[in-house]
Amino acid sequence: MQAESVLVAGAFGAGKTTFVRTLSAKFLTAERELSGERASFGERRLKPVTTVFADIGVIELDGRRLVLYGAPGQSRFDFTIRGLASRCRHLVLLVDTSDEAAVLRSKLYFERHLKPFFNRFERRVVALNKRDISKLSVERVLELFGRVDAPVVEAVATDRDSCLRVLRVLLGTLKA
Ligand SMILES: Nc1nc2c(ncn2[C@@H]2O[C@H](COP(=O)(O)OP(=O)(O)OP(=O)(O)O)[C@@H](O)[C@H]2O)c(=O)[nH]1
Ligand SMILES: [Mg+2]
Repeated sequence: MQAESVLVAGAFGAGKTTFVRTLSAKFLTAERELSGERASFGERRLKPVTTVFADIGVIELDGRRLVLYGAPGQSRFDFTIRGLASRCRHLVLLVDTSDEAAVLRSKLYFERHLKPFFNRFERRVVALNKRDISKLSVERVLELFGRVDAPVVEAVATDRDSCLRVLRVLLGTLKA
């Protein structure tokens, strides 16, 4: 079975590692403590660990094998996203919807790192993540984030069924 590569991208703390870990039968991560002078104050305040290269997970779904690459979100690893984007066939873009500031951070990340490559991916999906803790309506999230040329699906990265739904919308086997 030939594997298809999927880039899981999104701003710092959007839930990329959680998404890849929740889905994967085999999972590898490169998370490190977010300490030291190379992390910004804002980043350290948000969470204690971060991905330093990429998370890698493998899942078999509906007769296909997918290799998921979770990108790092911290600004000092910005250079890795371009390399990962050029190697991956499909894209899952996670938008952190926990509050308005998180959506705006996700928008900045998208515009800076993915917009230039967006149409290069064969299949794309925008997953509005952290819906279990968000008070924002989907309409409000899209108003803040802007419209993108991809199906949009709500998600909770800690919930496996929710993550599977995202992948099926990505692959076109389920309607958004
Ligand atoms: N409530 C809730 N928490 C979530 C969800 N997805 C992720 N989280 C939490 O959000 C925090 C950040 O998640 P990570 O998976 O580490 O985010 P990341 O995008 O890999 O972060 P970086 O690699 O540092 O950019 C963790 O505490 C997760 O448990 C979700 O859908 N709902
Ligand atoms: Mg991570």
